[in-house]
Amino acid sequence: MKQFKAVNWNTPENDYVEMFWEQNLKQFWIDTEYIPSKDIDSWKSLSPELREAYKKALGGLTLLDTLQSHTGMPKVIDHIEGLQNKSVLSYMCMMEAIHAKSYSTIFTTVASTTEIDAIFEWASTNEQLQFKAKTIDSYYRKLDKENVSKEEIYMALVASVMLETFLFYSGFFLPLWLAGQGQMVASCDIIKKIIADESIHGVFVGLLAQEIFNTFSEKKKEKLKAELFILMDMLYENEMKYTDHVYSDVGLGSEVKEYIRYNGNKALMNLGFEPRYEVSEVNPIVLNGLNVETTQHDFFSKKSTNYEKTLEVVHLHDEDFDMKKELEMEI
Ligand code: MN3
Ligand code: MN3
Repeated sequence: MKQFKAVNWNTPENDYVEMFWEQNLKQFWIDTEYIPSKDIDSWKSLSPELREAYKKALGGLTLLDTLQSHTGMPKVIDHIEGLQNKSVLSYMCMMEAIHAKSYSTIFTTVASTTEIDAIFEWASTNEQLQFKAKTIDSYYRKLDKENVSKEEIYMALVASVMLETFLFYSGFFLPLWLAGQGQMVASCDIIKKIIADESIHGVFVGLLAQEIFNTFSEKKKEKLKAELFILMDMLYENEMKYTDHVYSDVGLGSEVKEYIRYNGNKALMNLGFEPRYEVSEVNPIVLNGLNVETTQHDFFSKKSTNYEKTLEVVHLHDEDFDMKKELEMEI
């Protein structure tokens, strides 16, 4: 008979879960604590093409966060070892619901109901966006059955990292790019909170994936790595088309594609692999939107206009995740 267990936090089940729990909690935020109405004038000043691209970018992000909240996290939670690890994933799942809702908070402020309905209709019919969702979902759905293999769990975690560290960034580009020029700054404060969350999600899920990967034979590792690259190539190709669709009217296509490759490499690093995309230079405005330091060690506070709580938050940087390497060595 199945024995049900209670999550016991008295003894940590590994040497990273408490740190991820704490960091997730410290980054907690709610969309309604932001004031995107500060952006109404800025919105009106944007060209119709930029407004259209912005709506599509956010519409696409909404779809991906909906998938991650309603399917990705719940399916994965069921198959991950460790009740504390499951708790961290549950918390992340709840934040995904906040992410998915927060784009609507921006939409509701700047766009009409007719425009908003049109963009949700676009999201549910756009070929490339639907392809992204369908592809990632197919890996999550493999966890639906009775006997799930370790390879299927591994590939579902890979799909999750692909979604969170790779596929989101074609959407994140535009709000960062605009805010870097003083446009739509209050809305971008929300986007930056989402990016900070995705950053730890990608690292945590990547770590869980690596733990499973390390238990495989060399032969199986090669097989799965090949499968991962095929998946990534397919997503990459689709992402290029998606970018053309969303950004060609505003002339940002090639810059967005560079940013996608940059984040594709990050996704690979989260999974413990070497970068495989050639990246020359990512638009510094977009990178600065993320990396500017202040005395508070809050890498998002440069343009922070309305969320005082963030000042207490210490966000993690790539360097902080060198612990991943240390952990790998211990294993
Ligand atoms: Mn999210
Ligand atoms: Mn996430």
